[in-house]
Amino acid sequence: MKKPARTSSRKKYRSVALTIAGSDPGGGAGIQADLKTFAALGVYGYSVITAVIAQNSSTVNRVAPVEAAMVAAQIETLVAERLPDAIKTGALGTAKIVEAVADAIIRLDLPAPVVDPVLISSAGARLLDPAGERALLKRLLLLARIVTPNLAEAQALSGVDGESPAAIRAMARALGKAGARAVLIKGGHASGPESVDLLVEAGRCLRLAAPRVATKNTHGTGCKLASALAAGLAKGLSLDEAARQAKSYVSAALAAADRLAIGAGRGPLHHFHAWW
Ligand code: PXL
Repeated sequence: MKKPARTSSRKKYRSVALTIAGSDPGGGAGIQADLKTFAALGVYGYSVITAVIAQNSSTVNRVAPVEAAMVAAQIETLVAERLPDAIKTGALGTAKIVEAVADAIIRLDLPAPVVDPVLISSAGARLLDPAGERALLKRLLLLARIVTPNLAEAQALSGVDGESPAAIRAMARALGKAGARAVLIKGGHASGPESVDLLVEAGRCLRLAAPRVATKNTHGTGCKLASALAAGLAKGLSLDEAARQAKSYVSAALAAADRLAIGAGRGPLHHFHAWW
């Protein structure tokens, strides 16, 4: 059978970003947050679902990973027709799904993904099993354009403790040694008047700071940062420029979160703060 021609957008079409992540039916995190972020930033969104999750703003009741072969089939089917300009991965559930995604990236020659190494949800549920964590380190980290852990994820993946600037630099170095091309460690979970993210690539460091926003509505902050970064890359921005724009988009969405006030627990950010 003749292979259908794959189109790539750069000139003729709008940019396309693909998210490979879990579903949050509350719309604040995961696939739903990623698609809203892509839309808000003017990028068309593709989405491959890795896990169906029964959750609201307070609790996660059940996580059902999708069969790894089905995750691969979703990616293959999309890509047979249109290559995305950038990819973001989020909650991957199991080692088998991590392997399937890594294999697909290599086999189909996909763009190097923004890897958000989601381990545990904001409500405390595991969104990647321990074998999956090892597979992420062994396989996906090496393929990533950038990996975007929060402090706890950076500690768990690097084996480095602490939260001082020196400790954070050591975490980034350790993840670089493990094979990550670039690392962005998010400071949202630390304390202090500013939320400072650190982007480290090949020994250089970019510090991204924004005033800390006092709100309980922070569900999906990490998903949004990574998908905003992927949206920037899809549009052809440099990594630094995409990271700067992502930080400023997420900060504004956080600052507007209390205008939404949806859910009794940790509510969502306001994805469309610029419109309503
Ligand atoms: O923010 C991490 C995360 C990722 N993906 C899904 C989630 C969450 C947090 O709750 O629900 C689907």
